[in-house]
Amino acid sequence: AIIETPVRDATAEAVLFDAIVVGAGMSGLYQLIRLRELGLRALVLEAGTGVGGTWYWNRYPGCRFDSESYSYGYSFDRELLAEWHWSEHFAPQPETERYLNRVADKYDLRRSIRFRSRVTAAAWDEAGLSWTVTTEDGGAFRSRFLITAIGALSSPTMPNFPGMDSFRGQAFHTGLWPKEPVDFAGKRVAVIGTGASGVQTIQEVAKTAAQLTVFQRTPNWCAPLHNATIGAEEMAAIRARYDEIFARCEETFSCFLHTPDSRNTFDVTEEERNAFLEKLYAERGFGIWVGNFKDMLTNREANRVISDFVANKIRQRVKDQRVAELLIPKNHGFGTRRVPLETRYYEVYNQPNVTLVDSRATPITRITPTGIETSDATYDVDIIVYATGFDALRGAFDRIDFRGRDGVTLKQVWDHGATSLVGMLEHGFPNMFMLLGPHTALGNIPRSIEFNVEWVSALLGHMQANGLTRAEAQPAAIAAWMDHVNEVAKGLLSMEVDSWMTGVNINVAGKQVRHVARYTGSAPAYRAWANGIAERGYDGIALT
Ligand code: N01
Repeated sequence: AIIETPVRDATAEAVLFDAIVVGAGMSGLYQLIRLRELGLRALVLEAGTGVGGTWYWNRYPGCRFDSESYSYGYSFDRELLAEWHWSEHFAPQPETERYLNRVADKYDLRRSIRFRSRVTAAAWDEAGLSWTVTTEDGGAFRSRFLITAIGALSSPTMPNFPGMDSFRGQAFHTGLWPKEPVDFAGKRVAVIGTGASGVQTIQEVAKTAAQLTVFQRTPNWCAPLHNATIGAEEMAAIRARYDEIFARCEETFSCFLHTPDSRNTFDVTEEERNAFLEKLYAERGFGIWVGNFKDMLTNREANRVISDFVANKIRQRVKDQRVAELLIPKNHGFGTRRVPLETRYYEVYNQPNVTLVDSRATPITRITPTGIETSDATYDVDIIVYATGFDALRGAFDRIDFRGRDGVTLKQVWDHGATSLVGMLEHGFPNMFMLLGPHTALGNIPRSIEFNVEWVSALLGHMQANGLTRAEAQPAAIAAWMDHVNEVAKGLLSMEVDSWMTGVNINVAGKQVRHVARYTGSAPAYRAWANGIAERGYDGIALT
């Protein structure tokens, strides 16, 4: 890629940019557009060879949106909204990757992006009021501002089974999928993991594999996606409603088109309740999870009602009741972990070529050159798919050596848990802004991305207009925000369950203890807090 300026000058002194953005995914691309509008000289450092972030790396079979396509795209560009035709209500990964490439082309973004540049370290220089950012290939770049656009689910993790390197077949992690298509036809395939990635992979691979063996440690509660194609006429109608769609996303709890029902589970008769649950189960998208009775995720009895309802659906859809029981979660209630959306996922287990292995009862003990060994059997396979997830939230930060003021590392500061001001700033790390840092609102992520990019850009604009060069979050403001983060998590049933949402990853040392790892309040509450800071003249941020 050609970038605007040479990467190093002759004296090996790194070139000074106004801003460096780490990552060319959805947030990095939009941030670059805004930085250019501010007239700032920006460089984006991207580990991959193309743009797209999540939609660049996750090209596993069946990968697609769980948010409605038209609620997911950027909202800031009316021309692009008028031009783009989403082919399905939940678009597949290749289409989203094409979409983000279209954005990169339209705004001529690639000239500011240095690809194949995995950032390994970033250090603050107080005297020079600048960050020095280094990449795996030895590149060094300097900038006044550092903006991380490194994602919340972007650091893939592998299990630590003995013998993994000895496997002679093909092995892939869903989040590091190769660009060349992988052919499953006639192959014996193993999928390890049954989160959202595993579920999407399994239902696709089952179509062509000779034999598919699924290794499930913890079943998840899945619900039907009800995807459908979008014709020209329907797309025109969607385009006409874009204002309404984005206004809706702005007011809902997690920026989805769905939001909790205003009623509690036991406010209605059993008959009304069942009718409502049936309606949600038959509806497109996340309605059953985020559009359900408002006490479903806090009231144990209410949660039992919806869990029993979905369990019965699984029993109806899976023929072998022994398999059905294995697929029904027993250690957590519906919605207390991320609900994977599925298309005939449960029916896959009725196919003669698919076997479910309970890898909690009979754990995987070893990978051999020819397959997988468990405590009671051996499975010979040609392909192993690791759908084993990510070192989520702070994981992408942990693999970069961030050094702030006085050489203090971010790891040290976050030793007892990550802290932040609205997920975007940290004390001791001046001029560093985290677009999807811990404690930002997640949900339908592009909506949060647009807000965060605009918030950071407004702060940069404010600094520019007032001749300010340094911004640092103050401890009292961080403490107040973290009190709020901890407060809103109280009483949530999800806090009683191990998952990436509670900061647990069985494959990463030191990440076994559940804690408030993310912001669980509403997106409107998050925005109100962040906007309040800006409206009070960046109260809680020392600006000089
Ligand atoms: O990862 P996960 P994911 N031995 O952590 C199992 C987003 N996403 O990539 O639960 C055996 O959910 C692990 O078992 P357990 C979405 O937010 C979005 O699927 O730890 N098994 C689990 O089953 C999602 O929540 C979309 O017992 C092991 C699985 O691997 C997030 O990304 C699509 C194991 C990991 O599940 C992460 O989803 C895909 C081991 N050592 C993802 N280690 C869409 O929007 C792990 N597992 C469409």
